[in-house]
Amino acid sequence: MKISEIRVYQHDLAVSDGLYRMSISQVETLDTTVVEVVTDSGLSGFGETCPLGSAYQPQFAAGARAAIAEVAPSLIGMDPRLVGLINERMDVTLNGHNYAKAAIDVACWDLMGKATGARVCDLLGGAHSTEVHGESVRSYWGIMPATPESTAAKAVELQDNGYTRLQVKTGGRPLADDIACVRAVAEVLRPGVPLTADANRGWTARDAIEFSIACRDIPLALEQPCATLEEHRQLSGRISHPVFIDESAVDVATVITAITDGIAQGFGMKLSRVGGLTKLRAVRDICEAKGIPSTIDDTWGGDLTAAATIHMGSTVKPALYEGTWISEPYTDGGYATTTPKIAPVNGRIPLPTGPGLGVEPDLEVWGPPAAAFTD
Ligand code: 0XW
Ligand code: MG
Repeated sequence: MKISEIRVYQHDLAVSDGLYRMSISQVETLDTTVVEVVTDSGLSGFGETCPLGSAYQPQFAAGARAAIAEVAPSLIGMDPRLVGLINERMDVTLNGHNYAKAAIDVACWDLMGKATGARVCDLLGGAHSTEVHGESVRSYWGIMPATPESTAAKAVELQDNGYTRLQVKTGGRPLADDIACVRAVAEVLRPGVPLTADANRGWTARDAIEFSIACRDIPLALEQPCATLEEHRQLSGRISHPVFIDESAVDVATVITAITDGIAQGFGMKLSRVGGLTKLRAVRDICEAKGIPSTIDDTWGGDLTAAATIHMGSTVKPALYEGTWISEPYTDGGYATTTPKIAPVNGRIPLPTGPGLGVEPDLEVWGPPAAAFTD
């Protein structure tokens, strides 16, 4: 099987309530990029990359398409099933830009599944047995910054609807407001429901230390409180809560540093940030070897991104798996005809039945390719 063409589609995803807000960035529409890797066998594989606007991380949508244009021609004629070689070729052709390479890598995994009749989760080692819930993974919800009363009310509603993990967005306002909000949520939190306070880089190290002291009695994790890994390094020994690194976990090497230097006790892991399923598989295995928990998410994206993250999430050792956030509940419209729809049901997301990612995109929704690469 050889890659004969790579097509790139652009599609806008609208936020259902009009706005998704975090401490220092917000988005209304998400510009997503879908890659179709076409082969001489007649099979096509699909992958997607969708930055969370242009200010969440250094990644941005036009950058993804420019980087794909840089690497795509070098892959024509290669066997897409040999994902190690595909990743090596992308890395020697273009330094960095993991988020663009991720879409191509995921499309190759989709092809590997379609070519063998296997689901991506089976190719990744197999979905952990879920006797109680069937083949599904735990999802979680990020509650946007609001008043303590409405945040607590949302936390109750989500738990009533089956969610067993909650994230509260903090930062971008007085620290006292964040403390009041997290205290209000802690009051209504049911036993066994983990909580994270995600400042999305919005706190200084001093804020994080003050918050942790003020909330010392509340079991929770601080997710990406500060802007850089170096700022997080200062928190070691000065706070009473574990730190989950999200935006700063930029690649496999940084994940290793964050663990071995005692900076991260967990991760909010993003598929596109580390470069796709091949690199995320390495992160998963390193975290398992070191006993580090993580979520398996992506920044945003549609059905393809959601499928890739839940396939990987299902293969994480259950004791270390914190769940998978997908954008479906926050986004208007999808582009897949697959049934059942990839969406949380009672706080869990059923695994697609495959093969590959198990997503059948409706190509009409995207319109003609924005770019195509052949020999
Ligand atoms: C809650 N998320 C997983 C959704 C958005 O991508 C932001 C992200 C996070 O944890 O930062
Ligand atoms: Mg986060």
